[in-house]
Amino acid sequence: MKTIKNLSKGVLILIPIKILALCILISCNKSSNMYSSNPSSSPSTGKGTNTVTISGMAFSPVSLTVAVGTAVTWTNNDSVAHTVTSDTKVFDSGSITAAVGNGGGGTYSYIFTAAGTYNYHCTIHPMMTAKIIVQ
Ligand SMILES: [Cu+2]
Repeated sequence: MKTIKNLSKGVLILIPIKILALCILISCNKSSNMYSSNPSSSPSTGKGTNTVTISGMAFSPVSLTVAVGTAVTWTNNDSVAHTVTSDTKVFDSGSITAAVGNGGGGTYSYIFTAAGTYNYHCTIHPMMTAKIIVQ
């Protein structure tokens, strides 16, 4: 009986230490994430905005959520031409002029009138993919 009592006392002391250690671990992770995140990098979801930038052979944001009726505008800030082409051919920009050597990049706008997820790509560079979520 005495050993059980001592054992449970030990466990009772250990539990707060474990919780404390866990809290330290969590706060360490949080702060390290804060320092590692780049404030200038674009978020993966661009809720609240209706613009997509094409730069570095990629669409940014990769996933953009907008309300029905929103006009989304893509701007090509790259050194090469790109297209904004719906996977299901709902919209197709054709070639959007590159920014470099043209005094600013070309733009393309499309108004999303129906809810749904619109996956799109660049026909010149098929590995460039992104989506617009219309709610
Ligand atoms: Cu492209």
